[in-house]
Amino acid sequence: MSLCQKPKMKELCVLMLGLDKSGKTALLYKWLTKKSQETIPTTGFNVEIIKSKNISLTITDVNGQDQTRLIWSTYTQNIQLLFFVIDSSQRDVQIILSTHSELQKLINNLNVNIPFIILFNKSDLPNIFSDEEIWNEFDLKIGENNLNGRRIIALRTSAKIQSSFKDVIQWVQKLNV
Ligand SMILES: Nc1nc2c(ncn2[C@@H]2O[C@H](COP(=O)(O)OP(=O)(O)O)[C@@H](O)[C@H]2O)c(=O)[nH]1
Ligand SMILES: [Mg+2]
Repeated sequence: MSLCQKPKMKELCVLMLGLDKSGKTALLYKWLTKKSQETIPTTGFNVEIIKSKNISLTITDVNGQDQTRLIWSTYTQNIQLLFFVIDSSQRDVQIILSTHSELQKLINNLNVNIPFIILFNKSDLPNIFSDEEIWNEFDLKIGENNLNGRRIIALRTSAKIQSSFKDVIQWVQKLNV
């Protein structure tokens, strides 16, 4: 007999967005299997449950192709947390502008109580954005940001080496969503 109840799992519904090829699927399966895997382009979406400590994340990874981006907002109902993945080695000006504009739309339209965790992915590659460039291009600093009351955490990740899943979980606990 135990006098204490086992702490309940906190279950969170998480949406994972980002432009095509930013590494959403690779990161999701790296977190799930702890191994780096080759991905095939996502046509619909992938849903996986990842558990760590007392947290269970149901993560939906939606493809980021142009036509799907138009209906991203239909997936955002009832989510408690948003992951937004950015390829931090992608310096194409058009892609940077589209990334910034999609992120801005989400920031403006989603309930302010939904925290965002922004994952600057592909950090294993050379020529990634420096902290200063991240500030200049996306108005974000690595770590905690607060934008008109919304908490936004920016982290560096890699689906090839350092996936930073522990940091993500630590932030999820800290955010207390
Ligand atoms: N070097 C490196 N390549 C990555 C990383 N994440 C994804 N990729 C590669 O980028 C390409 C697109 O990844 P994918 O997960 O399919 O992107 P998605 O369209 O956002 O789901 C694939 O060739 C991946 O192997 C990373 O962290 N580092
Ligand atoms: Mg994908």
